[in-house]
Amino acid sequence: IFAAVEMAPRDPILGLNEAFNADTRTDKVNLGVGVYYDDNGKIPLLAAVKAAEKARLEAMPPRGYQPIEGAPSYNNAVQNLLFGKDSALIANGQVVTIQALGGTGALKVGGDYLKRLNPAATVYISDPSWENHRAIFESAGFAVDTYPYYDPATRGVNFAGMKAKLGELAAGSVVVLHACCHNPTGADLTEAQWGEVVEACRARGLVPFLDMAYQGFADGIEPDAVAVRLFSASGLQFFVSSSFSKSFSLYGERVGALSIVTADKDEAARVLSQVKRVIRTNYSNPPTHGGAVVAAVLNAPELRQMWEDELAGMRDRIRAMRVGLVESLKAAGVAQDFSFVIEQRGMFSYTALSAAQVEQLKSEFGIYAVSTGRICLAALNSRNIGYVAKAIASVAKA
Ligand code: PLP
Ligand code: TYF
Repeated sequence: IFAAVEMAPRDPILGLNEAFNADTRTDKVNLGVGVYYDDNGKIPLLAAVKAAEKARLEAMPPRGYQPIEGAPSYNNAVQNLLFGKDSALIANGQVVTIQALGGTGALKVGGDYLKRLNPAATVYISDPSWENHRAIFESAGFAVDTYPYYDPATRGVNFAGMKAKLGELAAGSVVVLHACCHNPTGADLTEAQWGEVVEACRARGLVPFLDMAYQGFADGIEPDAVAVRLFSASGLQFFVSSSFSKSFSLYGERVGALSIVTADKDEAARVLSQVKRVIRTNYSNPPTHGGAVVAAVLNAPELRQMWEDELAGMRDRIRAMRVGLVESLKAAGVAQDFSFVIEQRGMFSYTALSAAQVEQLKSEFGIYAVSTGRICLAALNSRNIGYVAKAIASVAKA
């Protein structure tokens, strides 16, 4: 059966973990995968999560099946975070939310549902984007193309190019948009630019699909939701995938959600019934633990405050690492201006290091980055930042 099976290529990012884990150097640093580490280089278990898990363990709840769409306490909490607790869309019953297996699972359920809804559409992702965006929508059966996004000259967004492209797409095209903390570039749209994207989607009859994997990592929970809020105010229908992997440091529990804004309550009920069909034939219903923990934290004011403070701590530490890296590079004698790293948002920076320089960082220093030059700032800490800066200085001079 398997004699002719070929080896599949490794995921360009998750594949780095395997190489990193096999590296025996003690001063190695993994700047590849997008994971938040604390200043001790550990993935934190948030105190709010710990408290909710302890309570749940003590209660020893039975392990029945969840509803296909997940628990209402979880889905409602997700809606409040994304759309705001006073959202008219929520009050009107226009929003469908289902618990998904992380942000990835949300994109997959959304992609599979869109394929049933609009099979001939083309899906457009940013150039560049998280590589899994292309893979997920292609595996759902769509042709995937790109819209211009990153401008290496300004290290910001090529907004004129993006807008021009959106302005020529066929009606019904799906446009995947990073709601905040763009992966991999760290370059985000301004609020005014989001307003123009909303109008372009309206003018061309596009299907917006916002991907929100890092809410709270740029400016805060509310400000980071600006794109979702502008689309909400527009009267358009759209999709949002969201994830608690990063914001709750619950990567392996696979906690995310897919939300779909429909025209009214009746439409919402019909859409939900179809999305449930997609879920049933994929995994039937979502796992309990991660969603129950997140819901417990978000719905209890004390735990919620604790979480917001911890999230702010992660956000502030990443910012400090951005500033620290720029200063350390300067101190290490790098002539090139790296101050753009401070302006970028979220976990990532597109450093403009070449694939050859990235390779050299790995072979000479045991520092792992994505071959595109993307580094994860959240893997820097007070002990490795000097080492990383010296290594970058060394390869940048060569
Ligand atoms: N979308 C983007 C833009 C991401 O960077 C990630 C990263 O993990 C995801 C989705 C997937 O999130 P999850 O790990 O929750 O599946
Ligand atoms: O971009 C990243 O590093 C994160 C983690 O297939 C990730 O989004 C990377 C690759 C992948 C799944 C998650």
